[in-house]
Amino acid sequence: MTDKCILIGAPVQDGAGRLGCEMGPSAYRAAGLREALTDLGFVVEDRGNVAPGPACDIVHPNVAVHHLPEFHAWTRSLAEAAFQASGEGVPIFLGGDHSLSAGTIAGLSRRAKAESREFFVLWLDAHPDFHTLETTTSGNLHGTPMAYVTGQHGFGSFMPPLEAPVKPENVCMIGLRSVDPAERNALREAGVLVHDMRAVDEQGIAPLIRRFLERVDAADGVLHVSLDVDFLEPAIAPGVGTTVPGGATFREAHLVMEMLHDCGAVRSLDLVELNPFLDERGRTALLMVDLAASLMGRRILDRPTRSF
Ligand code: 4U7
Ligand code: MN
Ligand code: MN
Ligand code: MN
Repeated sequence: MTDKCILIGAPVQDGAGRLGCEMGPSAYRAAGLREALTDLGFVVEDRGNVAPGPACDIVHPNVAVHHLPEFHAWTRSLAEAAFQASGEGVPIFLGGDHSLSAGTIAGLSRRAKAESREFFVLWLDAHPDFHTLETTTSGNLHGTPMAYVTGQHGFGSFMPPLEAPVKPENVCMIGLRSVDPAERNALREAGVLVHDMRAVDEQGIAPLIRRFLERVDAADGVLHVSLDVDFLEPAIAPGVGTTVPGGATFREAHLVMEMLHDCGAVRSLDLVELNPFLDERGRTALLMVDLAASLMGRRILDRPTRSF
């Protein structure tokens, strides 16, 4: 990794079904993300918040779909910001709902292609977010970014063209426990590597991650990590609009981050779906900052003691 971290706020909330994610970037700043990274020896540049591009008129025949023009506009500006920043350091995107990953991953994949590197994504989430614009029934576009970036059917005339679609077999999803039938079929057909929470329970999270990281390493690949708050057990991370019981524990999540740090392939990170309006005294924001610090190299014995 380089010694530079670039913080990019993405106050996107139109992709979620409720308001509040817009406050996410501020909550991460208040929770001390910059300071945690500075303590690890990084030069941290906070670029402030990205603004969406100009909105255009797009309507989709699926009447459930809402805020598609905004999704399009955010995707364009975030893809550009991600492409630029990933040429200069390790970008950390402060969400914002998960629809922002349509933009960040599109830009990061373009960067990897420009550098002739194989691009991989680790998706840590209760949900696969693998709906197309046709299959979503909630119409909440935070349920669609992985389908978009892997070039699934039907985004073509509604969303920005992808310069470098992500190979589905280069995507590993861990933590799933809420998958809609249309998503299940599409994931299988596309060949995405999927580990649900049962796999985590039965096999342990370390072997699942290790196997994937070995593949990244064998390809000398670059890795993007997309961390949805609802990957975590709601009891430890209440600040999210889409809680699903049975999520990753505190130690499972930190262990993943520690292993990711040690692998040395991580080039970028999304922190998404934090809803500060639903949080309890900032504890979810603080936990997400701690996890980011583990990913960037903080070790257990260095962790500052803190009372919550
Ligand atoms: B998140 C859902 F129906 N699949 O499409 C949908 F269960 O970014 C949830 O992972 C999407 O939090 C969750 O609305 C999106 C639902
Ligand atoms: Mn998600
Ligand atoms: Mn989710
Ligand atoms: Mn969510």
